[in-house]
Parts: sequence; structure tokens; C-alpha cells
Amino acid sequence: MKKLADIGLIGLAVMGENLVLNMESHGYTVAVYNRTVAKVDKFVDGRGAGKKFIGAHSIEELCATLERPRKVMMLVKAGDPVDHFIDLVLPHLEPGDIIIDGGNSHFPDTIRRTKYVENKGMLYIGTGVSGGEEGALKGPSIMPGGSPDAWPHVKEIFQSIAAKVESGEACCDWVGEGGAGHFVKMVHNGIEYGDMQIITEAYQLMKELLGMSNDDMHEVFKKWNTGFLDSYLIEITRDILGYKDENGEETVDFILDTAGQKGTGKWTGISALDLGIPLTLIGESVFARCLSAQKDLRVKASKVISGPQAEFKGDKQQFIDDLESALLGAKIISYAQGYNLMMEAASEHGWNLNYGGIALMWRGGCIIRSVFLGDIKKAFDNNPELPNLLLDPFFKEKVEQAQAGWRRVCATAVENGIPVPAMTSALTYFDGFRSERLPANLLQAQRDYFGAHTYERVDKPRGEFFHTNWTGRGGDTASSTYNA
Ligand code: 2AM
Repeated sequence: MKKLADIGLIGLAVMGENLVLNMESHGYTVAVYNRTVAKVDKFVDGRGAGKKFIGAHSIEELCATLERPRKVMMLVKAGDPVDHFIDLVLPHLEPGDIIIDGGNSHFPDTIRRTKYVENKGMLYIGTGVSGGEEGALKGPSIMPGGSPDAWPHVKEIFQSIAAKVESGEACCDWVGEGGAGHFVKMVHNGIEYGDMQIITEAYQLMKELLGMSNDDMHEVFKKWNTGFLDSYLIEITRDILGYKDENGEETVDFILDTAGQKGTGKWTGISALDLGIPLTLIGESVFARCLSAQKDLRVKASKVISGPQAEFKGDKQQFIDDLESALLGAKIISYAQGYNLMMEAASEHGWNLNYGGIALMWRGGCIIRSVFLGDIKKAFDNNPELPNLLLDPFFKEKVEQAQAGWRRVCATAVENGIPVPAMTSALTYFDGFRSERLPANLLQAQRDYFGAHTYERVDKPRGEFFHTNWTGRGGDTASSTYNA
């Protein structure tokens, strides 16, 4: 009898093709199917020629070629196509078989689909796959969540095709129940927005304030990439700044300054607002892209509104070193905030997230991969209950060391009228986070004044609420009394 396939894949676009080529190169037999069926033969006879692929021309045929429990992975356009394929596949499965969505689905959809598929007796996995087309082929970061019983059946395949860190560990582990995998992938993308934004702020300061050339900045990023900031995004920034086209022109200078976005940063921000988590750096990074996109309006404003003339007076090398500190401080804040969001989501949705494991999954293969994530893993290995990254002794010290230079950068940028929304909002968060007392006492007084919303007192136990008749008019009735 012909060998059955270890796993089936629906969706032969570039990501799907690369991922199955990766699986095949690790010894797995893969059955493949695509909505436009002609692509199946094209792939099997083309990039897949001579390899262990089984081309299927229908969903029924695909499911019939799979080892039990069947594993059917979809890499199709997020949204309705995923629901559509789930319904097409389900009739050909048996209890215990597994449907896997490897696309960029929004986590509430994955929560819903996990329940739906489980109710039919099958298992479901929604997994983030990061690293782009190249990552899919050579080793992506894989973040699976869904039905816990499905994990032992896909663990070996997923971990063998995932990126590996130096110690050999795979950048793939079980994230958690329901939509946890896609949630963590979403936060990954939000953090990516933040990392990119702070790099652009450093670039803007070097360019506009220090008047540095692309070649000079290329050298600075090259150096930074050998230190604590060592990461994929610093590395590609170095290369972009050093890139010249066939005419010797520096391409980066010709690119229109309007940022695009596909929505995962926005989802992360919305999720933070929903859960009440101060995710300020990522939020500012999304808004910075929005402001960049208002190009016509900015051009008009630039002609009529004046500000300070940027002029640098200090020690240039010192300022470049300060910029490295600012990047470091802001980056630590961004990850502290991102982890804060994941912790809150875990408690909201009942997910048992493995925070060190998440750092390891992001350590290699994906866009935010960096040496720094190894230290985050250590922080959670040392204390799995760590409530905030800033309270880890290593990161506390790093951020304290960074703060002097980071403050100088923010102050200089503000004085010179150069926008650094992510670096400054991160610093402001840091100062708020380390404040025992914030001015919310006054805010509570205002709320009580105009809306009788009541307040708690510093000289009374928490949970007791008071109302003051601030004007002498009106009654003593608190709003909670008449809301009841
Ligand atoms: P196609 O090759 O038939 O277009 C990435 O776009 C993958 O998602 C492709 O395999 C593509 O199939 C599939 N896809 C895109 N839109 C789809 C839809 N509306 N329904 C089903 N599959 C879709």
C-alpha cells in the first residue's frame, strides 16, 4: 500500500509551498491541496518534483491520504476562507483528527473555531507562523494554541521545522488553550511595530539633528548590532542604510514617508484598551504610522506652522551612545508592556501561558528575533511568576543604567522639535510605573465633584468608598447609590 502522508496542507501560496518544502526536507510526507486545483500539479511537478508530496485534487482525496489522527493544516487567506475550509474538511474527519490554521487569524476567531471544531469531536490548532517566506522555508517561529490534546500529535513536526536557537532548542512550543497562539502572534506583531518605530526615531535624530550620512548611520547600526541591541531589525536597518542602487543612489532617501499597515498592531492596541493595559509604546507606534500616512496634510502644515530650528550643540559621540541607551530603555518598556498585556489576556481567557517559552519562540526565526529575548527567557526561568519585566533584577538594572542617556535624548528631541513618540511615551510610562503616588487623587476628586463617582481614601481600608458634597449644593448621594 502507498505510504500515507504525515500531514496535509491546504493553500499553496508562497508561505504554504515553503512550509511544506520545509516539512518534506525534514523527512515528512505531505499531502497538498489548493482551491485552484491546477496549482497542485504545478507544485508537485515543479518545486515539489522528486520529493515526498502527494497531490490531492479534492478535500476528500486529501483527507483519505492522511495518517490517523489526520492533521490538516490550512494556510489560506485569513477570514471567511478559514471557516469555509473548516466546513469542507470536517465531514471527512473522524473524532480526534486535527485541523490547524497557520494563517494570520484574529484570536477571537480562533477561540470561536476551537470551540466549534471541538464540539464536532475533532481538535483544533490556531498557530502563529512568523518569519515570512524565507522563515517558512528555512525555519520559522511557530506559536501554536488551541486544543491541548492536539499538541502531542503535531509537536514533533512543528519543532523539527521551526527555527532553532544556539542551544538547539526549537522556536516552537505549546502556547496555550483556545486563541492563545494567535494572540501571542498578534502581540509579536505589535512588538514588531514598536521595535521598528524606535529605530526610525533614532534614525531621524541622527539624520535631522546630527546631520549624519546614511553611510555613517550604517556604521552606527553595525556597531549596535554587536551589542545588547543585536537583532534582526537592527541588522536589516544597517543593510538598508548601506544600500545603493545600480546608479549609486541611496534607495532609502527615495522612499515616500508614508507607512503602511495590515492591522495586527491595531488589533494589539485595541486588545490593550479592552483589557485596560497601558501598552503605550505600541499604541504610539500605530499612531505614528497613521500620522505618517497623512502626508498631504503634513505637507500643508509644514508650510504654515513653524517650530524650533534643529541645532545640535553637544558631543556627537556622546549623543550616539545616548541613543543606544534610549533604544534599550524603550525596548525594555515595550516588552514589559507586551508581557503585561499577555498576562492580562491569560487571566481573562483562562490560558496557561508559558512566558519563558514565548520568549524562546521569539528568540529565532521571526522578525523580532534578538539576543535580548534570551535574557527575557532567563528572567521568566528565574521567576515564572514575575509580575512585570521591570521588576526582574537584570532588566531593572539595565533600564536604570539606560535612563540618563535616554532622558537626554528625549529632552534634546523635544527641545529641537523632532518627534519621538515611542521613546518619550516609554519614558513617561517608566516614570509613572516607578511612582508610588500619581495625581489620580485629584482625578478622583474631579470625578466625584461632577459625577458623584466616589473615591477611596489613603487613611481608610481599600474597598470603602466616600463621597464629598464639594459645592455644598446637591445631596450626599453617591452615583453608585443611584446606579444600583
Ligand atoms: P487560490 O490559489 O485558489 O487563490 C493564499 O491566498 C491562499 O488562500 C491560496 O491558496 C488561495 O487559493 C487561498 N484563498 C484565497 N482566497 C480564498 C477564498 N476566498 N476561498 C478559499 N481560498 C482562498
